[in-house]
Amino acid sequence: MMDLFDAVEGEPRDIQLAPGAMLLAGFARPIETPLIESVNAIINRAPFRHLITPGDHRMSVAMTNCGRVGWVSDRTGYRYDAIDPDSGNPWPQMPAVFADLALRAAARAGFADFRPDACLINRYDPGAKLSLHQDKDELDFNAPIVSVSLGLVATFLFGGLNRSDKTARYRLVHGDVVAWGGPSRLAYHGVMPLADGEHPLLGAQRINLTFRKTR
Ligand code: MD3
Ligand code: FE
Repeated sequence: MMDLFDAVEGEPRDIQLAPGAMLLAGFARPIETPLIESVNAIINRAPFRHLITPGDHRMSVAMTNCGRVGWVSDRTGYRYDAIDPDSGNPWPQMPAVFADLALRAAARAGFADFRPDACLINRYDPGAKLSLHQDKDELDFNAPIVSVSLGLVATFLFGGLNRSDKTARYRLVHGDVVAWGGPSRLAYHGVMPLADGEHPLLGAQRINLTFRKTR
């Protein structure tokens, strides 16, 4: 297991994981409090829920969204939808602190003018995992995806363009931001089952924000 990523507080570091994939270690730490407050405001209106996959499996990761559209899954398939199917209402607006973080992180990673219209918010409780997949429900693969990790540490799996390609493992810790674009945009990736633990701000959970430009 690589152990490059225990950022010294106040010393963000940039590490290229692969072509187009840039880890900005600790980049979100300075705004951890407004980020968590914004997540809490969003889940007040659009609570976390366990989506059902087209194969009729209940996802172990709980999800919600903010932004113009949100990612949803049900028995009929995956899609981006402007309406939260649980409430019938539009998703909560993307907070300025989210949009600003995504724009700054993408720019620092070499992707100018990133204006995401969706933010998928994932909650991992101990044992929750995300199987190897590609993010390909977006229409614009020129834009990167920016991910923000909060709370408990996760082991992230990063493969290649084919499901069978060998995967590398990285530890993502609270405050880490990764931009995934260019040749990494369609790479297979996943998250190993979350180990139990207690984070000082978030308790026994990990929260991941992924910012996407869907059109
Ligand atoms: C590499 N989320 O929501 S973030 C997802 O930690 C997702 O919750 C994981 O995969 C999580 O779809 C991983 C890192 C990530 C996100 C998108 C990517 C890595 C990526 C898209 C392309 C390549
Ligand atoms: Fe993904």
